[in-house]
Amino acid sequence: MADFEKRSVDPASLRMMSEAGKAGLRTVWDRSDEMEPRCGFGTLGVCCRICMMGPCRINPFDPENSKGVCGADADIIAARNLARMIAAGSAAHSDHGRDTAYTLLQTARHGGDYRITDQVKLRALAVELGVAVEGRTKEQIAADVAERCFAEFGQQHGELNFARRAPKKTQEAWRKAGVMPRGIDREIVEIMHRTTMGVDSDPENILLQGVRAALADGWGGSMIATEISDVLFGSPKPIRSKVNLGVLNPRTVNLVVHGHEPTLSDIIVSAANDPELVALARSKGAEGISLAGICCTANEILMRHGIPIAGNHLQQELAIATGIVDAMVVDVQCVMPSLVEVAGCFHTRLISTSPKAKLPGAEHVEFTEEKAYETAKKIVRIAVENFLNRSPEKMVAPDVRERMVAGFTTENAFRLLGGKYRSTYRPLNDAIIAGRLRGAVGIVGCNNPRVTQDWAHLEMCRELIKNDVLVVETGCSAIACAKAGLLQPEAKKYCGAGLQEICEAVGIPPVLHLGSCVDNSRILTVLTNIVAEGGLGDSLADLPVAGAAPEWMSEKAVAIGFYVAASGVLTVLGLPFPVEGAPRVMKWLTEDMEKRFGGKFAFESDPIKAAHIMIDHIDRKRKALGLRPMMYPQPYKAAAAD
Ligand code: NFS
Ligand code: SF4
Repeated sequence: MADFEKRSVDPASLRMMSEAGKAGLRTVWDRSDEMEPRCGFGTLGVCCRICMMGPCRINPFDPENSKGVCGADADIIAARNLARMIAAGSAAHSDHGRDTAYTLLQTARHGGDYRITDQVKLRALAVELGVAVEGRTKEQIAADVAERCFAEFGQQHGELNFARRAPKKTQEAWRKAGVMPRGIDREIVEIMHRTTMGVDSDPENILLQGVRAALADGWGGSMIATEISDVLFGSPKPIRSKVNLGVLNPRTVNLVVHGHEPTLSDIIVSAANDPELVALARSKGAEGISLAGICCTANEILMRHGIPIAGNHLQQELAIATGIVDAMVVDVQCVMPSLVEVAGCFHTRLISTSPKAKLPGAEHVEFTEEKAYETAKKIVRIAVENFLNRSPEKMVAPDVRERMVAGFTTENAFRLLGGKYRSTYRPLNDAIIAGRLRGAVGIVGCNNPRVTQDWAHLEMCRELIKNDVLVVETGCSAIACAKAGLLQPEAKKYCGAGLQEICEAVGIPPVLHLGSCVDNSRILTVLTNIVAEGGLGDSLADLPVAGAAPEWMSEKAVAIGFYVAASGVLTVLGLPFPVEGAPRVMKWLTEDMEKRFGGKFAFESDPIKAAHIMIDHIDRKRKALGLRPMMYPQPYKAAAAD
């Protein structure tokens, strides 16, 4: 019998795990257990399948004398594999950005079911990208903005426009290291070229290209995704909602959206409110139609419409196992193939929508921008029609949900700190300078069955806010903390005195939800604004901040980690990159990288220790800036050394 307590700290997940177990259902945790012992070569990053002279593996007990058939050593192999993870992660985020730009272009040229919602942001973007605005319609401006963004993908030389948003000194560090990204697609392709058999054999050179592609994600593809989503679907504003499996309502039709791109989920929000479909739902005896999300597409419609979240990554199977999900609609990324099998045990209709992501055994309703609303209605109708097919004996919805506040952005989050009428980061900088706030940490990333679900996110987050560190979050980390009640103003009770004062004065939670994983680009622009505000150094590397992904699993998280670290921010990961068998690569990531970029990686599986690595780092940055000691007595005393 599996030890459930080791699997999750979330009561809703624990309840559903036990129900799933009783029903003989296999979940991600069961398969993870069956995977033990995991392959040692893969874990250490010393297996290579790049050409068919192999596959090759390095003897971890004698790495010096062990080589692949071509002569590649552990460092070459691990660096190539890691760079390919970055390429895949950057490709995923950036392709999402490209699709968003396509939707904007279609909307500008042909109208259709989407609107250009945030015209203020559109104009600001246009000015930044050198698009003429005077005397032009919003459609004309939007078409040019979309084309400019498209051009960032195919550009062959020069520099990405948004990379020039970074502080000058940060840009200089990138140019000096030769990693200023030229074009988004180009950097990804170049990783694939350099890491194919017999090309780049210099681990550092390979990793630098990894950095370049990652920067093209964070300051390119992901940033485009965020900016254009705000233009199309509206810039988020602080908004209340609810989270966890208990948002699924036994008395309504339940439609769950899962995946990543707001082009699909946002239009489904409209379709779920369509009077015709609501009436149809009532005619079936349902009280209405409830929409809820899983993973980042959930964050997208939470941020902009307050749609509740059913759960984070590891809850996708459990949501279906409640027996009350009438349809789950997915697009791309983080969608487990196992959903087909789970849905097959219930009445749930599983619907794939992207030509890029089909699930044999699920039904495919292809989603196109041109017929967005029609398709969305079709999908909602499938859910409604399925309501009466539930099996009452299989309905086990856990009554567990929590309140939360989301919807913070670069533009609104810290203006709030300035009070209603001041749009400035000054009060935030002053709070750090005065020692009321120690600094800030971004906790991001996934769940992973190799870590007790949500546990590392929560432990780390509580430890940081207790020590007067403001936390910003995205992705599945934000969902984890929301489920534990940390994304509401009342969570100030967990904070140190300084952070508590700020939360009270402004009425914000100590943990701010900035959106989906592509919205990690918001963290980059927030940090850039803090530097621009003045008094805290002149590059991102000077700031008393850090980043963490305590339960990461996705290649996208590797890309994020790289662009955050290469932007100058210490990044602490709960699971190491698969490079432990490669000493030079390990050293480069955890030491050498800092000399070039000011940021580097640390790997620490204990979330409290990881929090203190970041707190110590923040204190060192504070000291280097000559800032005052912290204003209030701190629960944590910095190590006497250094
Ligand atoms: Ni991010 Fe968002 Fe979650 Fe991880 Fe997947 S949903 S894009 S990759 S699992 S945080
Ligand atoms: Fe082996 Fe070299 Fe081919 Fe990799 S590239 S599989 S190490 S021969």
